[in-house]
Amino acid sequence: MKGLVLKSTGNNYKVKTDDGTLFDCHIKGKLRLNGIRSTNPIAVGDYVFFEPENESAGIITSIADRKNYIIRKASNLSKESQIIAANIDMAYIVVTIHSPQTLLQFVDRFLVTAEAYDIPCTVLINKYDLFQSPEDQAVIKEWQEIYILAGYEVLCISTKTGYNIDELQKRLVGKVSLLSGNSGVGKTSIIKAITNNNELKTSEISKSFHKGQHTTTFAEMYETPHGGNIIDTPGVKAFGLLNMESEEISQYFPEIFKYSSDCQYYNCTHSHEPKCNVIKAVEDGKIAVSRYKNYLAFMDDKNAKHREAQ
Ligand SMILES: Nc1nc2c(ncn2[C@@H]2O[C@H](COP(=O)(O)OP(=O)(O)OP(=O)(O)O)[C@@H](O)[C@H]2O)c(=O)[nH]1
Ligand SMILES: [Mg+2]
Ligand SMILES: [Zn+2]
Repeated sequence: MKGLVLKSTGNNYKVKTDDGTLFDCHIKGKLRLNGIRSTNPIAVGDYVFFEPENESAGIITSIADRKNYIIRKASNLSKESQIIAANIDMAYIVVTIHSPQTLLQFVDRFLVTAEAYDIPCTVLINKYDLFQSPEDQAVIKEWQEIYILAGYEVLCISTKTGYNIDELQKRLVGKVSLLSGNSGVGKTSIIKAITNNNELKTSEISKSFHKGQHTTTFAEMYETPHGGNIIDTPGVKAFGLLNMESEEISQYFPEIFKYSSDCQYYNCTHSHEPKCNVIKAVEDGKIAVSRYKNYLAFMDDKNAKHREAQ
């Protein structure tokens, strides 16, 4: 039998067949996967083949080919990597300017990762109801400008007031969408607002640290009312950049890549070279300074790692 993995807890997989029957599956022995070293061989969004043991349990025998997947390394240096989800059409990076504060470097690390896997991304600014002061509005405007300039859609929403939840609903139709972001930004609350599933657990961010409490512990896929699937994931602190060469990094900043074709040197790193068209675009305001700085920071990280390895 074939089914879709809705949830994976490491040993157990909640699998749904085409007719909607749920099976509690596990893996027997070792499942070999070509070339991926990860702590979890099967992820949410995978299609698997399994042998039923009874009407509600089964043993997974193999995984269907993946259209794509997205892997997270906990840090740049960590060897362990984890498949967050497979077969994704669209990723949403959920951010908040405070309560809790999302750092743009975190956003850019996520976007670079999604670009590396060729997964389109939208930036979702949640808790819009909290950001009405002139100071907060100025930050929202700045963030919108940064990411729109880079080619991403930016959508402000609020699960509290329902602001733009209908706009988000529209984008989810017919797709498998993934929500990612720091703990406490409201990923599960968004899924609650979209699916009207009131059993989902959310919790307030801590009063003393203004950070989320890591309420969601496993990724899980839910059906959306108008035909689509949405994946909730546990909040993450950081995204390590994947094993990419420093030259690759510029490809995953779409706007940097776009301007780089007119640099004088074919191997321009866009950091110090004369007649660098990327530096010119930054000066002309066509590439956001914060994106460019993060690009340089990621390149530095990589170079430091290379030196360490030698
Ligand atoms: N004011 C306001 N609060 C919100 C909004 N959306 C979510 N929250 C609150 O933010 C807190 C965290 O929400 P969760 O949905 O648990 O956050 P999460 O991203 O799933 O967190 P983890 O599961 O830990 O990764 C809860 O107290 C929510 O009620 C919003 O639009 N406005
Ligand atoms: Mg959650
Ligand atoms: Zn250049």
